[in-house]
Amino acid sequence: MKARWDIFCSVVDNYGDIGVTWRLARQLVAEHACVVRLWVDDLRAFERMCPQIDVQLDQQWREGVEVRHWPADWQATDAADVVIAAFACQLPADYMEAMAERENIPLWMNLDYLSAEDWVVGCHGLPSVKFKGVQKYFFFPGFRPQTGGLLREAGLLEQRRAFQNDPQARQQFLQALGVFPVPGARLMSLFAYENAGLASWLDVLAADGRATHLLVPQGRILGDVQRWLGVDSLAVGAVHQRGALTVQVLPFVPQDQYDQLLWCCDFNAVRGEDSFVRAQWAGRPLLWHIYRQDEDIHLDKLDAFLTLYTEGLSPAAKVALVDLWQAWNADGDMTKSWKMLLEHWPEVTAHAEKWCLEQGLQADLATALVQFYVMSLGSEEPQ
Ligand code: TRH
Repeated sequence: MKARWDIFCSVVDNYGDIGVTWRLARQLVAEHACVVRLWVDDLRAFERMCPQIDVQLDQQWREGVEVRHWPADWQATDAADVVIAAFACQLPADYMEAMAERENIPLWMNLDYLSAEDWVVGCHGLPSVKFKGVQKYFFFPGFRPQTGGLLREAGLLEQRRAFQNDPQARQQFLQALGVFPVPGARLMSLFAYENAGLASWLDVLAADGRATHLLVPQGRILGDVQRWLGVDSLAVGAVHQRGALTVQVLPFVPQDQYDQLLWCCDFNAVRGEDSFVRAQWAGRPLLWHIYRQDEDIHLDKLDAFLTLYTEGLSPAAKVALVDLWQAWNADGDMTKSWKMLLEHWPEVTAHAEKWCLEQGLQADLATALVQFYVMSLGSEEPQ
């Protein structure tokens, strides 16, 4: 019999919570024949990346996933074989009772945030709290073999490469979005939180000898873009040119289209968690705007990733990349580091592909979760 999975997603803010759980749910159904219910407390955020979602429905099926609205007033329901609490969300008390009442105790996991820090390796798979005999486990995504890996659908890299080797497919995709870059222009995408350092970056792009076409999906950075352009409003479809820089506002596209957008670009500025991983699978150089946390603990995460990611780069290219990422995450001046990075463009571009291929050798996160479950069936302590 197929295993039944319940994934719980509480949308805290932004799109990462639903972005990750929706991706995981789809993959478990498509590649592992799991029966998946995805419980989401905010269907509006979900609708942005999956326009087929009907926000009025308590229950609907999308791409084989049973999407359930997670109501504040929980209705009794059977517990599944595998229960995933995404990003430490608190499960409904009645659901926890239902888990404890099952004859076969479910496997209960917390799907944690992504981090490249060393301690993740030691904590991945360890037992966490226990509720009436139901043990919860930590499940950490990560970049090293001893972690839970990264979300990566089967055939993703092959699909990406085929797309990138097909100029017509790229052109058609861009044209459908109303994007017509001038020949030879550097195409870049920008998805970020508010950032006071943006103006310095746009200044240097506008003054560059080579044209840049910057695509900005609707989102939090638009206010900074608008201020720099000095315009009253910035709606979807707006195109503005300043010197060598063309800025174009795109709609927030469905999740699969966002992948293609990343594949089209020569450079992607991304943020949070899921877009950050997708930009790595695009095999192109990237800039990460990390989600800010109290007491600047996000800066440790940033450094940990940079240490791993820059391995194998020449010292000069490494300095350029590290400086750029640190400036961006400190709302700092981007001028010097961007110019430095341009000097190492071929190297950082080749490096992005190499990093992607190396990461692609590891088991993907959905497969790792399924393996963890299968092992749990044979022992009381899955590890
Ligand atoms: O939206 P985010 O900032 O989410 C963040 C992070 O997950 C962070 O770790 C978490 O603590 C915080 O939320 C609460 O960035 P992220 O993770 O990249 O999620 C964005 C999602 O939106 C991702 O799945 C890609 C998707 N997306 C689209 O589908 N279409 C678009 O046009 C764009 C720009 C993004």
